[in-house]
Amino acid sequence: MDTFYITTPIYYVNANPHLGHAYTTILADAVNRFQRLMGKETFFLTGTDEHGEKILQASEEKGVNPGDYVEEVSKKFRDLWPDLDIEYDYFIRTTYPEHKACVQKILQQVYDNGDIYFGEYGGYYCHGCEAFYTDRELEDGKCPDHQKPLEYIQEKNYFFRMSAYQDWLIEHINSDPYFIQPENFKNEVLAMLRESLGDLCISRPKTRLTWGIELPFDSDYVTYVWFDALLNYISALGWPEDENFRKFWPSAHHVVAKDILKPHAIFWPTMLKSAGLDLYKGLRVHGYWKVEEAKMSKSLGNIVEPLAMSGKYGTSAFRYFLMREMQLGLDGSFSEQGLVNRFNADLANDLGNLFNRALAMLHKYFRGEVPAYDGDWAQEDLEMIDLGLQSFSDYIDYYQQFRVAQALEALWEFIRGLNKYIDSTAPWQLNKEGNLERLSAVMSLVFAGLRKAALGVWPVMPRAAETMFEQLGLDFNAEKFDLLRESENFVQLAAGTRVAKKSNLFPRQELVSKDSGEQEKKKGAAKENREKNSQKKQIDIKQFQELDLRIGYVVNAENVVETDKLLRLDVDVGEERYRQIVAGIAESYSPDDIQHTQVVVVCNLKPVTLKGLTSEGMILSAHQDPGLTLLSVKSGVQPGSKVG
Ligand code: ME8
Repeated sequence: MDTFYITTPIYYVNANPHLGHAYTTILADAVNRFQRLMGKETFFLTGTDEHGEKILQASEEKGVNPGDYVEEVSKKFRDLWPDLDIEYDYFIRTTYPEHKACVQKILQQVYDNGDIYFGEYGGYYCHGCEAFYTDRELEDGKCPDHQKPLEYIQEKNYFFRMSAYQDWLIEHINSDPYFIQPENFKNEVLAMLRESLGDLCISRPKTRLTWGIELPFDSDYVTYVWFDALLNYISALGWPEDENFRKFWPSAHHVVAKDILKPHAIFWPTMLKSAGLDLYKGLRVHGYWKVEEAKMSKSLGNIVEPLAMSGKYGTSAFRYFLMREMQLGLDGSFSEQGLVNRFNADLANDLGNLFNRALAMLHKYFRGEVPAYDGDWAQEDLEMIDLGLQSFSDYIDYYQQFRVAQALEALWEFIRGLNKYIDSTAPWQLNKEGNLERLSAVMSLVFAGLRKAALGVWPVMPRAAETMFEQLGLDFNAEKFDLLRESENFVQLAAGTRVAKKSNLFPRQELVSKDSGEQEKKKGAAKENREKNSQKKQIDIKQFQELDLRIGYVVNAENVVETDKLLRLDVDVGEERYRQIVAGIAESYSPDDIQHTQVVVVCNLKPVTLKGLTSEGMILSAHQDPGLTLLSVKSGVQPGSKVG
């Protein structure tokens, strides 16, 4: 059986887990689950990095011995991951005796090869990074990362002859396009390698630091940070003799953020080469999360607690947001409002509604049992099937590249396609006409689609997906899935399968403002509105009926140039062609928020021209300070349906 080995960085225990750590670990978990569905035997490693000056300092600040301190913080990571539905196979700690033995063994091997030498070095040292910087790397004489002045340190130490492998490494990176991805980071590494590399200082005299691993060839020194930490990836597999090492190392993939690109792309391959070991297969690098455009930091007080977010919106929704929002290789911006918007658009509207309406229809037309259908498919069915297979095959391609955001985008094309398929086949109409044959075909295809959708979301939302399977009368754990087969087949549910009555997977969310002053202001405004409204002129029902109000489906949405207030929409209101509507909602909704949602449209308003564009209707919204909220319907309704 093919294997797949995936790792996260091992996190420093001088701080509690935060959003950034959660993101990398969820990304690795999602990719790992995907590979399981591809039939691979997988091994998923995460852990904690527990040696070094910073950690010793943190324990001293707390007044506890370092052993107790690292145990306490490491446990916080270990305890958090299962709550975020992260299923790792092994949790490595660099203070484990097996890890220390592995580090010493490799050091000895590299020393015996002649790649470690003793020398004197003077340089600018950053205590935050626990690394020396060259003049060229400094920014205004400060560490580029910590922006703090550095200390000049001169001492005798052991060095790893990294420079000897510079040319070989350039050649290797150029010859294997799979090795470092995405491309921008591969190019960044090649740019670093255009400068002369220098050697790597790998020790600390015990007179300065004892919280490390003793060098096997000099008991006055310890090794720390990279020569210790990077080796976790093989010590966890029981290198050298364990079966796991033989089995999983050839398929090793490391997932890291851009902050630790250099150690993983340069130090680590040269260390492996010197020790005579095969290189890892792939390094996958992601960007940094910012919080509302600012760097996340303790001093700014904007650290996002993963557990708080997942507690508030559900683990599945939290994982979905992180995976959908950040494109591999680019930075992402976290905001709670962004999470709520995504939740409502993708989960409540598209996926949640699809399940709600499909289950309700099956109960209405077939008493909750999937009908038998083995006849031919109509043209629109075949198109639906094609869309499903195509989107699944794109989904697989993107996942193979660790581009989970795009994989989800491909999957959502299919999910939205299913909603549209229901709109256009109109099962309610078929039922009314008594066309049981066609109704059976449509419902059978819809439920095959739901099964596929549940499978597709499983790597990112395992908990929600397993509930979807349950609702479909299936048991996820009992099924033997194979994603490759899924991209070639549309598997129908067995006739007679009983499905749940209700779904209610993702009820719409509102962002509750914590600011009570805000709340009071809102209440005041609402009261004022009520008073104003009570003074308005009354109309009779006939006058009201003159309004042509209909449900519309937003097919496209885009910003209007030269204004930040208007969006241009193509809206399906059940007519032959889509209506163009120019709406003043851009301050509250982005095109992405509103595309593929249902809105309420006034269809008989006289057309007006706004910024040179004809607007053929108006969409309804509720106004409050600040912003507005669009009126929508709770479950999917056919575009053009009358509102009254
Ligand atoms: O560097 N956005 O540990 P560390 C995205 N022990 N990801 C983030 C992030 C952010 N704002 N902040 C942190 C170390 N991360 C070493 C690693 S590996 C052999 C040794 C994530 O606790 C991201 O994965 O500083 C980043 O690479 C890692 O946490 C750094 O974790």
